[in-house]
Amino acid sequence: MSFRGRLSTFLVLLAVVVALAVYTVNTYFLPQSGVADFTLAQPAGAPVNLTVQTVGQINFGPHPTWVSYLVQDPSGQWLHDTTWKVPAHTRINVTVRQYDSGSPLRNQQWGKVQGVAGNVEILNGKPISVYDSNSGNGVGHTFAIPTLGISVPLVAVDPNATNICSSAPCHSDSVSNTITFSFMSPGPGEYPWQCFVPCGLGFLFGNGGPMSDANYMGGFLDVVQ
Ligand SMILES: [Cu+2]
Repeated sequence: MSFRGRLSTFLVLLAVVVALAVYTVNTYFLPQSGVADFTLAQPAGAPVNLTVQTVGQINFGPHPTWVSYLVQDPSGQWLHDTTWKVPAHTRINVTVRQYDSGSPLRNQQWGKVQGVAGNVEILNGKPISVYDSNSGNGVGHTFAIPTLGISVPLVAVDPNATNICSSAPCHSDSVSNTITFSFMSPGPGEYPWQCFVPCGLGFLFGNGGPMSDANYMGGFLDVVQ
């Protein structure tokens, strides 16, 4: 083969390798956007397992420094998407992996677990019904669906930990708290959910930016029949 022939073969192979690498990173390592649909392939009446994570810094997209929620779709892929489609009148078992640091709450009412099964959350294996955010590491975020009376404090991680996650999606090698709770989905409709901790650092009273833009600190529970 001539030098030019070998060179072009090499360049074609190189392009294929680069394309494969980009595809692999995009598909398997970066969170995707899209709707997290928990109604597909869901046996009727079976509980839905909804796994989300809260991160202090998303580190990609148009606002890389913003706090955010992410959700794991039924195939295990992390999505940067806060509209979650679930079936009506079904038990929703929520697992939150909370990777962010926090502070005392401005409103102590947000430290109370409300509107979920037993009015308890399981925090790293221990049931609690209220969290005193003036103790320990405080609270990073809350998960609330106001129209359903649901409010759950998401306890913060130690801000001095050496393995704080700085890039989403975060994994188990970073310090985190695991919070689980359950609730019954209501009848069909769009139910807004949001975090009530003013965690939009750098915005007026902490309530702008990620607190008021879609896909960061709020979204919709899209309940379908
Ligand atoms: Cu928040």
